[in-house]
Amino acid sequence: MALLPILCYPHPRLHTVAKPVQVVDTRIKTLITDMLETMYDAKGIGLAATQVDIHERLVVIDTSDERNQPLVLINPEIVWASPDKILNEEGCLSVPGIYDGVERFTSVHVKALDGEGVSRVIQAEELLAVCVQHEMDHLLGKVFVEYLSPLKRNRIKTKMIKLQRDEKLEGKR
Ligand code: GNR
Ligand code: NI
Repeated sequence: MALLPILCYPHPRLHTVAKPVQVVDTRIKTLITDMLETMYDAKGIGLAATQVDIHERLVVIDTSDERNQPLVLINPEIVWASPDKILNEEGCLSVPGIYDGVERFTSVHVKALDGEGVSRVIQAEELLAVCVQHEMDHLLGKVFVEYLSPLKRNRIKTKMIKLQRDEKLEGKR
């Protein structure tokens, strides 16, 4: 088990497009374990491999209140999306402290391999639907702040750069 460092916006590698996972082998299974541990430790409801600087199509999610229902999606594809959309307040472990509204499909059906490499279709609604779409965006190199206005995004970018500079200085003291 290991905690993985999470890339913070505006890190350029957050914009990398992930490649499909070729085989669900021990390397991928170890990565899944480490990503779940990292997600629970950071108190997130999801984590995409992109955020831990691994550019393969793998995400972990747990939207349960008890935090005991891990979901693993490998090579996820949206096979159906509801015609309606809903505006949700989103946050991201790669953009700590920032929350803003993003429109997403209300409900999606996602085809993906599970942690054992078995193909499944998941029907996602409400928070799970939002999270799945947020995580799949990460795999395409997209961070939720890119849906906001350029003004908001630039303010967030400046704030994050300052925050990271201050953290760096703190580390040297
Ligand atoms: O922990 C998270 N919470 C969250 C809240 C609303 C919409 C999306 C999310 S995902 C986020 C974890 C994260 O950054 N995953 O990529
Ligand atoms: Ni995120």
